[in-house]
Amino acid sequence: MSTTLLAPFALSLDLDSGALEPHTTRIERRLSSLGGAFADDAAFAALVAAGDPLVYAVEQYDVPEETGQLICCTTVIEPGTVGGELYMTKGHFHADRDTGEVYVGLRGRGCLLLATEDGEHAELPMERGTLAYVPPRWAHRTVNTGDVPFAFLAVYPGQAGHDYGAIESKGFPQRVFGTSGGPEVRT
Ligand code: PAN
Ligand code: ZN
Repeated sequence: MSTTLLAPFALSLDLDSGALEPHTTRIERRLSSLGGAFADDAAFAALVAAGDPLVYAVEQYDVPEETGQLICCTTVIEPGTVGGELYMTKGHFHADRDTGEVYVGLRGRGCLLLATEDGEHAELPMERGTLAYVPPRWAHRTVNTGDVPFAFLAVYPGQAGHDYGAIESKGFPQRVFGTSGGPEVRT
């Protein structure tokens, strides 16, 4: 099968906010869509009941999800905590485990959590200008470790796909908490 011949395009990426214009998809993840992700179930339920805050949004200009294409999108994670645990993305493996990804930090501060199926793990601090490489076979999740929205650009192969199931059932080996001394990664 040959790759779809697309017309070239250029988008406007706001390097200060992460806004991508135009975009064809915007996914907003409110806290209720992150059930089981945070350790403190009572704090989670209370925050959902109190208004179900927005945790993060992803903006993307869609291209076909096929080999050879590159998907470009931005993620903006709000600042906040659930029982002291910092706001984060759901986290996933790529369904096609043989695909990596590049993240570029734009705004705020974050931590990229990585884990393999064998339980190896790594943590990469990110800020504006950080280029982080997610190698194939590593699950990845980002955490906002600062006081303002944490924004980053992601570029990954069109055929990658997202496998959320393994993370929903097993979680990551690391959790990141906000403390008076700053963010603390606990394993
Ligand atoms: C990113 C993520 C994005 C949202 O574009 O999809 O940050 O995180 P979740 O997909 O875990 O909710 C990426 O890694 N794409 O492959
Ligand atoms: Zn990914």
